[in-house]
Amino acid sequence: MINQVYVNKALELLKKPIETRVEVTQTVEIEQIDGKVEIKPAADYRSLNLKKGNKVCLDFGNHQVGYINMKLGYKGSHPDAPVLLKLHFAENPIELFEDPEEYHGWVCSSWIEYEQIHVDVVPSELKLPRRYAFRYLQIEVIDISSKFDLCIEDVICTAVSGADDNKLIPFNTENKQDKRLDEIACRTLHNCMQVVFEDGPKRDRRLWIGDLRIQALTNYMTYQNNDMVLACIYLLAGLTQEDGRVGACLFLNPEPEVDDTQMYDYSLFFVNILWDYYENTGDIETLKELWPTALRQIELAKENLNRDMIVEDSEELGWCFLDWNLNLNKQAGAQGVLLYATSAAIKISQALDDVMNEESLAAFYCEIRDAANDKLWDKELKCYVSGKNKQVSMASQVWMILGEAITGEDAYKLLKRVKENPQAQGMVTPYMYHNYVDAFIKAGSIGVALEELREYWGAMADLGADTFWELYNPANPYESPYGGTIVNSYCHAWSCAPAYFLRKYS
Ligand code: RAM
Repeated sequence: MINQVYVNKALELLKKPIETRVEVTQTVEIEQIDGKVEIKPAADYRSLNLKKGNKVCLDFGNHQVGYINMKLGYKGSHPDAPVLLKLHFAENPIELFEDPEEYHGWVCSSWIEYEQIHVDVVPSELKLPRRYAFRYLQIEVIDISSKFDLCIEDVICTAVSGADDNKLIPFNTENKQDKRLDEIACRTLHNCMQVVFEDGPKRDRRLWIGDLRIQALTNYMTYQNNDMVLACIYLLAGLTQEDGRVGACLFLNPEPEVDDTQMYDYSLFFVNILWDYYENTGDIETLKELWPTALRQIELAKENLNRDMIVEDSEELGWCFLDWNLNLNKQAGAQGVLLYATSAAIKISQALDDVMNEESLAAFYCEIRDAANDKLWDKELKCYVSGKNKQVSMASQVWMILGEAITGEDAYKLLKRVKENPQAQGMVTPYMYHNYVDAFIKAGSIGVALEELREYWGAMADLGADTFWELYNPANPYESPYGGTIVNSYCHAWSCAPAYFLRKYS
């Protein structure tokens, strides 16, 4: 369903990203020794005469999102054949050691930032048409006539972002680790903010609602580009699926259009995103206008409840997201998200003096909360269980806490207990860890929450992250749900938690 009024409101708010010229900071040599990547400075790329088989690796100093321009020249006789180049961009240097031909996963390999290009005329200026996300660019001369050498005279990146660094609210702290984590998180958010909030500038480069919730929260504490949040909210509300369901993600080009993917939790987050936006801006007009869209998400979510008022489990892969742990059962987590969204809906109804809806939502909330505590709580295991096999996972506990099915000291003890349970399904994304940290805060343990955050995000920083990653499982740092790490994204919006939590609570 298209609501053109909403779409037009969004389009009016969208802005062209800000451009910044970025030069190469150094030429490097990257090696992999016993699985560890080592980076050494090398001779300046401008001083090299490149022949067949030569490689050069450029370091742009930090993670960039942008367009590349190269000035090419030559030494020797007049070029008598095209130059064939291989260009490989890497957000994380590890990508340079993965062979794109070896990737056979289910996510399309066309995301791999890898090109083979013929340059017919040298000297010339090579302008690459795609936008890339990277810190390193490796250029390899696959073939060149023996009558001349290639000289790369200049390489410039025109970096783009919808975040204005001049508007970044300073974060003052004496704690060096916190400072670094905040910087990396801000860079992550900065590079995911383009025309809209993208999930990742390498992949999938689109507006995903689960990522938006976290980006918007972090944006309020950092860049405060609230018009971008508003535009995204109007896009999601203006481009729903046929039954009025907010889709899991949407595309901007060639025309804005909602994707056909639906996820139980993602549609519900529309309610929380709208509430968070109002809390941070006081924009009651938007709250009023989009309240029916939010309410519709709760109505649709009710259709998945069984007679016991529990969200029906499903075998369908991806019916509800929660995390990229492929063994995770989603039933209890989905119930928690429904509680979480309903509680935001109650707050909206109160802010709008919508007494009728407030009453029915409050009654509904109590029903599904009591059902959760009755049917999903395992008295022996002393935790929530999910699905027909009564799976124990951290995700289920976290969402029940965020949905306030359990609160205070009981919630804190629950998190601790499940953390110590080796049978419990763990978490693999910064997205799920964000919610885990939030659950400790909700349980009243800010100190433990921040310690967990420092440990998890700190480990990525120690592994050399310039921006935080889409996936990081401490038990398996190079895990990928896609069938190969080469399509993993290393600058992923849903991982910008440190800039949110540290600024808000430390
Ligand atoms: C990843 C996307 C996005 C997320 C979905 C569910 O593939 O990049 O971040 O929201 O999964």
